[in-house]
Amino acid sequence: MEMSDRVPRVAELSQREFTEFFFSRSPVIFTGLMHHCQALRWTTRNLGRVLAGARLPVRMTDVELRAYCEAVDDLEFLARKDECRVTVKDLSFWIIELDKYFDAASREDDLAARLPAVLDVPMRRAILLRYLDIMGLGGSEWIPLADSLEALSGDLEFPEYLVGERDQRFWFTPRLRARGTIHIDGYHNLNAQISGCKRWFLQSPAQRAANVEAFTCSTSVGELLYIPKGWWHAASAEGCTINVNAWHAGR
Ligand SMILES: O=C(O)CCC(=O)C(=O)O
Repeated sequence: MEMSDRVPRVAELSQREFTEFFFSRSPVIFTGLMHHCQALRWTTRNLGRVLAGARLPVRMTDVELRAYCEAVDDLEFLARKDECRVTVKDLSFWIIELDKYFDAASREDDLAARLPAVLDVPMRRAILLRYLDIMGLGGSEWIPLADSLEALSGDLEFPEYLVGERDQRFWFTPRLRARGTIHIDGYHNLNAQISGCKRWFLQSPAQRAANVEAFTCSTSVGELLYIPKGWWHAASAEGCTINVNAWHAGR
């Protein structure tokens, strides 16, 4: 076992070995579990093809909204930005066309560098439709998105270490992204690095309580990071990245 920035890297673990990490609530990076997954063949361009016809509400700054409108050649959308806004609990979202978005992101030019990230999107059909419904976005319009994401989630095979309901989330950054907000989720997390490289900031509940700084580790393509339930975490992206995580309810 090799230590990298305090998070051990292992090729894989037996269920019994994993249980030790689980009970000691310690993170671990698996280097040998995801390499057979079809998802590692995803590219920005082919995501655009698979998601043709699908639309998604995305949070954006003004700069990101302008970049998206320039990329899809729809400056009228920018002019109508206030009517097109979807507001949920004081957060603003705009609905983007995913094929055009991923086409623009695949150009890797200055415009792509200003596009918004697409983060935290439920891939399970029923969970996604419930999430959209809570945003006030019900209806058949969302079926192409729900079907495409459910189909894409079939390209992943997460190890069966954890039992309990599993929610899978899609995370895409078209460019460098500064560290997000440090937070906890009420789940155990297996986060798969599908493309690019992410830097993680991790803090146990005890470290948080003692005001100890978060420590870091990185994941690269094909690696899988286990973040135990209750651990504080945030990520930054070192460029264009794709991640999918599996959240398990567990105890
Ligand atoms: O990729 C990120 O920015 C954060 C990921 C995350 O919070 C998670 O996997 O729960």
